[in-house]
Amino acid sequence: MITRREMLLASGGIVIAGGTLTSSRATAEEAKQLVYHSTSPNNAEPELADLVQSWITPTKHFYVRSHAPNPTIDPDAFELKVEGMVNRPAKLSLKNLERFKNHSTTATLTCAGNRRSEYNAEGKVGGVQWKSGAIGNATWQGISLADVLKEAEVTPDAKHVWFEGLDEIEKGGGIIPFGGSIPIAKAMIDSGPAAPLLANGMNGAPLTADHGFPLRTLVPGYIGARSVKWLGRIVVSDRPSPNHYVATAYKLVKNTDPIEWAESGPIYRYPINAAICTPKADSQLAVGEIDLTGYVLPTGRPGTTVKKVLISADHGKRWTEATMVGKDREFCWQLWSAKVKVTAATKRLMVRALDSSGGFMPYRVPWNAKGYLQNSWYKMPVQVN
Ligand SMILES: Nc1nc2c(c(=O)[nH]1)N[C@H]1C(S)=C(S)[C@@H](COP(=O)(O)O)O[C@H]1N2
Ligand SMILES: [Mo]
Repeated sequence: MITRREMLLASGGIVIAGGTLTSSRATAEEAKQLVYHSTSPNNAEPELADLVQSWITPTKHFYVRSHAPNPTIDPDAFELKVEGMVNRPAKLSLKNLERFKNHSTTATLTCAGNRRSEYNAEGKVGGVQWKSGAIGNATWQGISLADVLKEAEVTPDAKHVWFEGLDEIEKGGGIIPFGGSIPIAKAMIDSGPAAPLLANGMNGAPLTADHGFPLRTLVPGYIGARSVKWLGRIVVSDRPSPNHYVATAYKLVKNTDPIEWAESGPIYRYPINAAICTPKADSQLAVGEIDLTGYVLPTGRPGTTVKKVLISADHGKRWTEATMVGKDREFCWQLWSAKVKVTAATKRLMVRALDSSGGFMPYRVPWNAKGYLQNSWYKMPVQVN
């Protein structure tokens, strides 16, 4: 947990005559260097060349995915509600949350819609037209969700934990908050890399408005949608959240009809994925050896790390193994580099990957209406002459 005092200092807080600390957060936030799909709400991803500069993604290069404009939250008035199947419901101020043990976890966050735009070749998909930049790896500071739940005394028949944001999303003629939900067994992991956090810091600084100030969940191994920003309420329940973003969205369906929604479960864990970040797609390359860089994310399953990243410049006849240049950690991406020979016959470069729990990227994945979990072989067109 970043303390209130650190938060004010890091955010350019100033001491005024009366001795009261006030913050002027806007001045301290480093400007984002992203390509915007929309503003209000902010939806933006970095250039891929920026993304592979470092294993820890600087906040200025970290993608933003929001369904509504950033809510304005007064940190002094903020209260986190803990309700539902608990013996001791609570309303906790930020100050109050500082009592809990500090945790710092490095984990990759990726949107279920990362690489969505590739589905359009087969059939148009709606939603933010993400390329391959809706992913980033950060160090998150906070407390463990489990510690807060333990204090609230979860009752024995609890099965899921719901998260609710303080944002206001226009949906079906009404206004709803963004919601997430995770199984109780995941929620109760209280330490180590798999433990879900209530995070108020990102890369050692207070969360920015775009990333959920003052508090968000961070659920290692799960799709980004379960890491609820501007967290206002936690509800312990015997069932998954009825919120639209659990009950309907973030499911793999071919047709958006009530039968398919009901038949499909919410997506939790993310699958293995990889992309080429340099050179750029459609680059003009000279015949001969070229340098490639990219990222690879192992399946978000505990203990799973990357086994192999393979690149082909000849439509899959031969595969060159990439060299890992990042850190080998569960729930975290890896960066890689490789040298491959391109010839006049090379039309595209392809990447596939394998992880230590048997995860692999398939040649292609079935089209789904919302364009989630695109993790087929990364096929990048190039021009060689
Ligand atoms: N309250 C709230 N939380 C949210 C969202 C949102 O729109 N509102 N978007 C979710 C989605 S779909 C993703 S991928 C991640 C993105 O987190 P980031 O913007 O910090 O990268 O936040 C998740 N949490
Ligand atoms: Mo997302």
